[in-house]
Amino acid sequence: MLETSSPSTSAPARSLRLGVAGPVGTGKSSLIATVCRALASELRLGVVTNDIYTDEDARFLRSAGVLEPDRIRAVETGACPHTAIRDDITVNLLAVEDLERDFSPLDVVLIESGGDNLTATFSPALVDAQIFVLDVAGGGDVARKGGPGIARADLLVVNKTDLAPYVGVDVATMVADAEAAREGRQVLALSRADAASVETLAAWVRGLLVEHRAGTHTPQDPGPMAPHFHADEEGGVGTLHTHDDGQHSHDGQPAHSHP
Ligand SMILES: Nc1nc2c(ncn2[C@@H]2O[C@H](COP(=O)(O)OP(=O)(O)O)[C@@H](O)[C@H]2O)c(=O)[nH]1
Ligand SMILES: [Mg+2]
Repeated sequence: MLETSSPSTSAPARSLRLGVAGPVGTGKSSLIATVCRALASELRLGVVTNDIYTDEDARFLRSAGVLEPDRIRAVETGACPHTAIRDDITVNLLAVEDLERDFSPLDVVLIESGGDNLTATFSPALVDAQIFVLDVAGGGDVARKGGPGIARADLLVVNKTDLAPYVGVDVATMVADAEAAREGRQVLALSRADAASVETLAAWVRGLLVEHRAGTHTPQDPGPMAPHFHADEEGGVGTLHTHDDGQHSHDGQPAHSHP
């Protein structure tokens, strides 16, 4: 039999770090609030949000009253938010480690991406697992468009299913399309107004935490974001970036859209 070290003598395992990515407005902050509401009484939680120049998401989550305010930290990325979750993750790692130290031990830290891009994914060096969030209002065919997060995130959420009748989307078809794009990886149809779907999400997080603690969960890299051109990246330190409604402009360069 394998020997296992006693929990009382080994260092406390670090928290499960769970990323939440997806386009703006699909409900990432709301999903994090929902998870906190469902699990805060049984698990020790922390949250890190990523915004370009503001702490809007952190303030929303604090005002939701689901966690004590200091357990919710904002990273202001000040550049492409996808860079801060994928290529240059230092500020995020520091924020997570600060939380883990200040509230030791934590069970789960949720990290919300800045999310201006359909194809942004987290580095497996920052998160142990990631949820990618789409919503029915983004259109039933968005899941078919694929991309690394849609195809290979640990969980794909099709959010706001309560809105489906109003936007002419058939949830079962959208979920089936997503499952096809993911080659069978898990897809969850979610609405914060549907208690059963919220419980399924909470159970998924619990199950992941059990695997994380047992050492049986292996972080997967969904792969890099889709080709993404920045005119200034070659020379590029300190170039001005602005992000506005998915438009992306650089100092002296015309705005361009993310795919
Ligand atoms: N009808 C409905 N609206 C939702 C749901 N989840 C989030 N929203 C709304 O969608 C909008 C964007 O949500 P938010 O969490 O800020 O999205 P984020 O930009 O991805 O963080 C807000 O107006 C939310 O109230 C849901 O399950 N059903
Ligand atoms: Mg948000």
